[in-house]
Amino acid sequence: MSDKRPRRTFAVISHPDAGKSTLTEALALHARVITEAGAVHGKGGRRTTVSDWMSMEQARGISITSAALQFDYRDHVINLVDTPGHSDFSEDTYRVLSAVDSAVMLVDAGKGLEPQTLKLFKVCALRGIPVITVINKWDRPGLAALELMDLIEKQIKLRPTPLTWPVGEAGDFRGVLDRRTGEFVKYTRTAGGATRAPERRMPADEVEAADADVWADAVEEHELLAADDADHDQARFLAGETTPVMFASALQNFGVAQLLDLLLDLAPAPHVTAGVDGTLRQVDDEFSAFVFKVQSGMNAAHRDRLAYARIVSGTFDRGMVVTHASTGKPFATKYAQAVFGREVTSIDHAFPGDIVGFVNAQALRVGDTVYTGDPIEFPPVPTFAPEHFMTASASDIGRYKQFRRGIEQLDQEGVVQVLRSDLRGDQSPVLAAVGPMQFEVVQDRMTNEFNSPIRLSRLDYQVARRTDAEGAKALAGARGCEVLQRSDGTHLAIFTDQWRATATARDNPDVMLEALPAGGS
Ligand SMILES: Nc1nc2c(ncn2[C@@H]2O[C@H](COP(=O)(O)OP(=O)(O)OP(=O)(O)O)[C@@H](O)[C@H]2O)c(=O)[nH]1
Ligand SMILES: [Mg+2]
Repeated sequence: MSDKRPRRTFAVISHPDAGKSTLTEALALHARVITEAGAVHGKGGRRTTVSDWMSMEQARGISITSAALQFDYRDHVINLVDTPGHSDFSEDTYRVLSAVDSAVMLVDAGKGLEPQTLKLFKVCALRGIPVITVINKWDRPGLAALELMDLIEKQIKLRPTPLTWPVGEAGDFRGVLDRRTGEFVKYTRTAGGATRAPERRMPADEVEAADADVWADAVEEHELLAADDADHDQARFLAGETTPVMFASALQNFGVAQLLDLLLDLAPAPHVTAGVDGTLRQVDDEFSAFVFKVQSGMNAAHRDRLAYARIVSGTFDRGMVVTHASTGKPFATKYAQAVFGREVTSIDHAFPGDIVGFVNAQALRVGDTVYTGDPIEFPPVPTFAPEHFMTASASDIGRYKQFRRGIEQLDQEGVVQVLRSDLRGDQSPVLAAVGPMQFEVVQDRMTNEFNSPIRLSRLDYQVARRTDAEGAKALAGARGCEVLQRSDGTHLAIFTDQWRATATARDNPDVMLEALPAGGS
């Protein structure tokens, strides 16, 4: 069995609110997977998107967890992951970035480059992930296009190479100049942007009088760009020196078809991946994959737990027995599921670049590698230093069983880190988070999904360092410090503040106290 269709696997990333979920919806709409955007119409028109399926996401209008969508477009298979922008959930976003070949970065035309956007650009640069930039919300007043290009160049040190250029300033979006063909792509609004926006392509000499002024401006700026070495160069893009830029209004569905075509034309296909020890896995080698996310609660009707894996090499076949790299033991998979937001479909095969959900895979944890043939283990996915700590206990002691099950599940998903110690026992574990909104997610899901409301109470700690079993012994009873253990076995020493952490390290030079990567903002 082989599926020769090429894959494109990418994440949509940005500062909160730039329009990632709206764009994700628009991309699916254009690929004709869904026929109308915003399936549920609330007061303000479109309220929900396929990727924001969680009730808390719909209630707050923000993304809380990343969502995968697989769909066909032309002769390609697209694997897209919409990520949450809020820095409290950045651990999830970073994990997704370990599983994709490129990223679509959204910039809100009215706001320019925001802090989380800058941070994500850096992460992509460090990891060698090519970035396509989409200037979004061009239907609303915003910065000038050339000014935005300047900001990208100066603040990100990436050369922007626009592939389309807006016709009409921000707030007066008529269409774009396709810089590769010189044509005018003229857009027409549809009611609420709920359906695909019709677009008309025309050569420069057919531009109508009503658009002539703004067209002339666009042509002039396009020529300026060409003279300034701002034309696309595939090698420089893949090397992370340039970023192709497009202009869009995700809400109006403008620029979305061009983005899909661009992804097919320019975004990298799945390629060779290195294991922790430097061993290379080519896409046509034997099967290998790694888990970058665990999620449950997608279907209220039955208990579900999906381990999201990125296929790195070979073919996955239903029922395959693979090796679980962390234990070296055989692991019998059942079938895999293709995911579209909260909807899943069983599939018999999956191929490199695909993001699939493994069902009944309780043994699989975030970061785990599975393979057949020659052993391979992919690098661990990042975990961040928690900076917020709470103890959790069941509000209703009679629901302790539900409590334990819920906490265990949320721990496996990485919604928060769950820390334990003999001293504290199991009744009220410590929840550790990068940002406080993670606790709200725990509270909401414990109540609504696991039927066990919880009480949280704040602990006076702010800093975590990695230590080991000896460190745990040495630091027992130390002031302003406590050592707890994560479920993956890692010991964390947590401190009331930075000063205490530094002083403890100074007073205990033999104790391992290692800083963890900082998450959050
Ligand atoms: N005017 C206008 N509004 C937009 C556009 N795209 C998105 N929005 C609005 O911006 C708000 C945020 O959109 P989302 O798609 O939820 O943004 P997001 O980037 O997914 O946000 P997080 O996932 O929370 O980081 C919503 O109210 C959208 O309707 C656009 O092109 N134009
Ligand atoms: Mg979102």
